[in-house]
Amino acid sequence: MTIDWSPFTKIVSESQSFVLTSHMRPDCDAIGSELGLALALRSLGKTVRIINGDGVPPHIGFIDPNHDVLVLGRDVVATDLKCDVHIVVDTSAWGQLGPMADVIRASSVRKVNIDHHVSQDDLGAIVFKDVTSESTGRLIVQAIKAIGVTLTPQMATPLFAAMGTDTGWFRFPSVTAETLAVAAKLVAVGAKPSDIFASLYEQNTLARLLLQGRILTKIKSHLGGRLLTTAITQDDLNAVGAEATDTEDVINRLLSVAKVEAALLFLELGPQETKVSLRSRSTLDVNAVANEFGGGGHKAASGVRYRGPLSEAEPKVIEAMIAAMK
Ligand SMILES: [Mn+2]
Repeated sequence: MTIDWSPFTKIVSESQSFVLTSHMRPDCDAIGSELGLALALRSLGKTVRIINGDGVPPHIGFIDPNHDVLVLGRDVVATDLKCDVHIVVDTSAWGQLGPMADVIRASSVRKVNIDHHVSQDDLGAIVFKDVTSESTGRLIVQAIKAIGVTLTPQMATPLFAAMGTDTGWFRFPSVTAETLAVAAKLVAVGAKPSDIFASLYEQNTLARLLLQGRILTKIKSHLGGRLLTTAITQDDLNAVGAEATDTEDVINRLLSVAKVEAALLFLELGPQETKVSLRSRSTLDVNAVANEFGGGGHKAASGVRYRGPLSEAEPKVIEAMIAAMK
């Protein structure tokens, strides 16, 4: 799929000031795409502001060392968003723009949308979309080339992070030869993959790692290893000084075992409240099991807030899972 960037080049040459926006709960592809494009436009003498509905999450703060990303309502007010062009990246959905949706809707200036998602609202924008692209970041690399800007290390680093994170570090089925060719180009101009990886994925606290150890030693196997479950108590959290949020992602480690079809993680929130995370990597619909207990989510990932102690929640939900897997 090839995007014709000539309308974009024309808009850039005709315009002086730009406001770049992306989705709420921004990830590295959102922020990295905004930063890469902002730096490129500024190198042409353009005035560029990045304004989102949400701030940069702390765990990816390293990609915005100069705090270039502004937050509507915190750093800037809606009446101060005058520009010649609005550019929305990494989403095409009004519902994902948060408070920026109203600002862009109300604005009469030209709008540009650069994205790789299948869903498409009518944003009133000229759309530059490639749903076969693994990331918006790679589309920004194309856009930068189209406007005749040479990539710098400052652009390459957030753009490499964008591509790396949207591909699970270059391992998802969306990765193509073109992905790796563009990634190589970014490395050639100064992106440092090992530094970026460490900033993204090697920032655990010791408490979090110790908690993971506790969770992993308590794994129980059911149905001959098709279902793995584990549980964590408030005593476990206190013993290592960890927070409840430190349990995030651990359940996916259970799914890394060969032939596992589903996994459960029980978290004791209080004497009468237990959080249950359900995951499937087979055709099993864990949403249906979660529904039995008043929870829900998706077929492959669901959650339940169980009104009752861990000692009650654990056997009941495991029993329901086993029944669903028989
Ligand atoms: Mn993306």
